[in-house]
Amino acid sequence: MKYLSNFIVFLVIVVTFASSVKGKGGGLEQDFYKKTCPKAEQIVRNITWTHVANNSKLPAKLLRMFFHDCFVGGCDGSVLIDSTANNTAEKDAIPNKSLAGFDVIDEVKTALEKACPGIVSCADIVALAARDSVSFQFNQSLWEVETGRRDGNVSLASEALANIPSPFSNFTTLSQRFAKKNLSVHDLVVLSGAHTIGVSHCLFFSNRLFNFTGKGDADPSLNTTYAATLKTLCQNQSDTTTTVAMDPGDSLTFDNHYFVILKQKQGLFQSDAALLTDGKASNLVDKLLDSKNFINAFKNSIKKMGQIEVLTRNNGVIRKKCSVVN
Ligand code: HEM
Ligand SMILES: *[C@@H]1O[C@H](CO)[C@@H](O)[C@H](O)[C@H]1NC(C)=O
Ligand SMILES: *[C@@H]1O[C@H](CO)[C@@H](O)[C@H](O)[C@H]1NC(C)=O
Ligand SMILES: *[C@@H]1O[C@H](CO)[C@@H](O)[C@H](O)[C@H]1NC(C)=O
Ligand SMILES: *[C@@H]1O[C@H](CO)[C@@H](O)[C@H](O)[C@H]1NC(C)=O
Ligand SMILES: *[C@@H]1O[C@H](CO)[C@@H](O)[C@H](O)[C@H]1NC(C)=O
Ligand SMILES: *[C@@H]1O[C@H](CO)[C@@H](O)[C@H](O)[C@H]1NC(C)=O
Ligand SMILES: *[C@@H]1O[C@H](CO)[C@@H](O)[C@H](O)[C@H]1NC(C)=O
Ligand SMILES: *[C@@H]1O[C@H](CO)[C@@H](O)[C@H](O)[C@H]1NC(C)=O
Ligand SMILES: *[C@@H]1O[C@H](CO)[C@@H](O)[C@H](O)[C@H]1NC(C)=O
Ligand SMILES: *[C@@H]1O[C@H](CO)[C@@H](O)[C@H](O)[C@H]1NC(C)=O
Ligand SMILES: CC(=O)N[C@H]1CO[C@H](CO)[C@@H](O)[C@@H]1O
Repeated sequence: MKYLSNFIVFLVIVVTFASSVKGKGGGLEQDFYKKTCPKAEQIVRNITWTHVANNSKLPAKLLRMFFHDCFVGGCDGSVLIDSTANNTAEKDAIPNKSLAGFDVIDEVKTALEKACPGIVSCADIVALAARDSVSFQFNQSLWEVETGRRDGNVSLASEALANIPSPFSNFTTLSQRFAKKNLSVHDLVVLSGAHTIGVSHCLFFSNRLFNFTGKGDADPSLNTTYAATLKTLCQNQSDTTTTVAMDPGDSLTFDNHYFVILKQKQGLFQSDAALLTDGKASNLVDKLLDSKNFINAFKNSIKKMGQIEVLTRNNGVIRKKCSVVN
């Protein structure tokens, strides 16, 4: 009996140790806080929904925030850290233009620290708030979120530039950026569907409108009617202020419509259009024209995204305030 229980203790230690390595989402589980902070997920949802009810643009902000957090040094809440006198943080790198919703995360964190001090990570708040904000219009959770992430304390603008894919990328570069995060071409296509909500500044696509090939023309892979419309919206090549809906007419609804317009050559970025330049990716786009396929695929791919280089168990910390290291 004694040997058996010793053996079990030994097994538990081995298994715990083996799965505490970084990557692959080891240590994440559903409802991680059910014993330590049973109301955690309810609190996140309640506050997030209150804000989304007043600001329908927020889901796009929080979904993109989650993407940026995960792609830069793993899903560790580092996207929330403010720059200091001697460090320019991720949120101040150029690809972060228009990241927003930090106030919502801060409000959630304050409420959670009141309910269960030092328990819930900022990284998990970002993951939950992204899901909850997008789910608001459906009055139910669109996907499950694993929790148990802990917070990092490194946030570097240079890392953001090196890891966030550029909207000017071709298919090869995009798939390489995703592969570095253990995400497949399948994940790349499916997650690009997030561009069914939200807006973009003209500077990320206006090169496609004005003098694209040097003959005063637009990008031939862009729908000509749509290009003409975009030209009237964006004043000129260097318009850094105007924003345009990425899924025109439907930019507040989370659905598979991104793939419908993509097929009509109305993907806004070169990185969107690039998905049609690869046979495998393009076949998947066709499958995602079925909205049930899209939701199911998105659930799986965003779960994988949420596992990128996570800190769990004894790694990382629980930040007291999301915008500063402890
Ligand atoms: C495939 C590579 C990707 C590239 C090159 C890319 C690039 C961009 C760019 C340039 C913008 C416009 C930002 C602005 O002007 O404010 C944008 C917006 C957005 N992106 Fe992506 N993105 C990619 C993948 C993703 C993924 C994986 C997600 C989430 C799962 C995502 C979610 C969003 C959302 C929701 C917005 C709208 C933000 C808003 O309305 O403020 N993107 N993206
Ligand atoms: C949800 O938020 C509202 C308004 O902020 C508050 O009145 C209510 O008690 C909250 N409910 C829960 C379960 O936290
Ligand atoms: C609702 O949104 C408006 C503008 O977006 C803002 O001025 C106002 O403070 C918000 N109200 C609440 C309760 O958050
Ligand atoms: C960064 O600056 C703060 C003061 O703003 C200082 O306390 C800290 O030691 C500095 N850290 C490094 C690594 O230079
Ligand atoms: C939202 O869902 C809740 C619980 O499932 C339900 O009680 C409520 O009536 C729903 N609200 C709307 C507007 O459908
Ligand atoms: C894709 O872009 C990269 C980086 O700009 C470039 O080196 C590569 O040749 C391009 N690939 C194709 C197939 O155009
Ligand atoms: C990708 O998976 C490998 C093998 O499981 C792991 O060693 C690596 O840390 C993972 N990388 C990321 C970015 O998650
Ligand atoms: C278009 O590009 C070509 C080649 O780069 C350049 O010679 C020409 O001046 C440009 N035209 C305009 C209107 O900018
Ligand atoms: C481009 O358009 C923006 C926005 O309307 C304007 O502020 C800027 O002066 C324009 N720049 C040029 C070179 O025309
Ligand atoms: C361009 O978009 C329109 C809808 O606005 C669509 O009817 C047309 O088929 C598209 N053209 C191409 C080449 O996809
Ligand atoms: C950052 O976190 C590591 C552990 O994850 C810790 O050893 C280190 O002291 C922390 N640094 C700061 C500045 O908080
Ligand atoms: C929201 C935010 O932090 N935006 C920053 C993005 O990067 C530009 C250029 O580095 C900054 O000027 C913005 O303040």
